Amino acid sequence: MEALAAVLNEPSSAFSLETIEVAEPRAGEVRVAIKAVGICHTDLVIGSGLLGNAFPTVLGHEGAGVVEAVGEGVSSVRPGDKVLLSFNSCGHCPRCTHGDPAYCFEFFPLNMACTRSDGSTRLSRGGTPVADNCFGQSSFAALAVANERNVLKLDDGADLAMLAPLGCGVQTGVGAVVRSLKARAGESLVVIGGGAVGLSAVIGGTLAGCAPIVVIEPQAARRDMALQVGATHVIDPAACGNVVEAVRALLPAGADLIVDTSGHMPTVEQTPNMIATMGRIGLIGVPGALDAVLPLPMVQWLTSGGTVRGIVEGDSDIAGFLPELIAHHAAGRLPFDRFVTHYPFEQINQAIDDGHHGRCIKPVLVFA
Ligand code: CXF
Ligand code: ZN
Repeated sequence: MEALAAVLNEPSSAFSLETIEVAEPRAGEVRVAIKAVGICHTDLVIGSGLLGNAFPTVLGHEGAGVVEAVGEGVSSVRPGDKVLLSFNSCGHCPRCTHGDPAYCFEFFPLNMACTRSDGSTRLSRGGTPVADNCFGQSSFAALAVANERNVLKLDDGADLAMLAPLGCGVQTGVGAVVRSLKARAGESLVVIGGGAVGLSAVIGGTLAGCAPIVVIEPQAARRDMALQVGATHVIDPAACGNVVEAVRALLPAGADLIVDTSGHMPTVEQTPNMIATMGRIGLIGVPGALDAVLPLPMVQWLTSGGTVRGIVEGDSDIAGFLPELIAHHAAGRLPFDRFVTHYPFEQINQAIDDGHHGRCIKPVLVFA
C-alpha cells in the first residue's frame, strides 16, 4: 500500500510530504488509516536525533483512525473499527503482567528503536527502509502499522480529531497526578510548565480535588489557559523574581505535589526547596541534555520523607485508563479540547512553528 507521510529526512529539519510504501500487517499488527494525530514535544525530541534514532524516519505517536487490516491472531479489533493509538509494550515482562506497561522492560526498543526486533521496517520509500515504530505507530502518515497492544477500540461515534491527544500528552499529564502521584483531595499541587501535558496535569488535579493548583509558566496565553482549566494561581517565572519564594508565598509549608513537565533544569533543581514534608515530585519533562542531574540535598531530603518519581505516560495501562479519560471528557470534566488547535495534515510544519511561537498549545493534524 502507498500513503502520504510527513518524512523527516535529517535531524531537526522540516517535515517533507512524500509517498511511502506501507507493509501488510504481520502477526499481532494492525494497519490503521490515520484520521488525526496530535503533535507531542517528544516527536521533536526524537526528531532531533537526541535518542540516537535513524533517519529518514516517520514520527507521530498520538494517532487516531480506522482499522484497515489486521495480522494473524489479532482479535480485539477488526477492519472498520475506530481506534486510538498509544504507546507499545511487550505484554509479558513483569511490569506488563502487573499492569504497568509504561515501564515495560522493552519500552525503548518497542517505542523508539525505529525497526521491528528483526530489523525490518513497516515503512519504505522507493524500496529503501524508512525508520518507523515511533511509539509502535509512526502516525504522521495516512497509514500506520500499529500493534494490537497499543490500539484501543473506540465507539463508532467517537470524534477521532478530538480524542487523538489522549494517547500520549493528555494521559501523561492527568495520569501523572491521579495515577503516578496518587493525588488526594485537598493536597496542593504545583505544575511546572503550562503546555499540553502541564495543563492536563492541572485537569488531573481538579479530578483529584487538589487545592490550591499553582502553575509556573512563562507564556501569558498558557497561564490564562491554566486558569481556565482549573489552576487557582499562576506564577510567571520571568517576572516573580524567585520561583521558590513565589511558591512559598502561596504555600508556606511547601507543595504536597509537584509535577515538572518542563525539563528546565534550573527550575527542576529548585523543586526540593518548594516541597512540603512527605511531598511527592513527579518528573515528566525530558531535559535538553540526556545526562542532566538533579542533585538532592541528602539530609533535608531524607528528613522530609519526600519522594521523587520518574513518570512515563502517566502510568497509563491504555485499556483501563483511556476509557476513563474518554468518559471524563464526555461528561465535561476533561476540557482539554480548549487547548487543541486543528490543522490540515499538510500544514505539519506550520503547526510546529505555531507551537514554538506560542500561537497554539496542542496542535492536532487532521487528514482530509
Ligand atoms: C516520552 C518521554 C520520553 C520517555 C518516554 C515517554 N513521553 C512521551 O511523549
Ligand atoms: Zn508524547
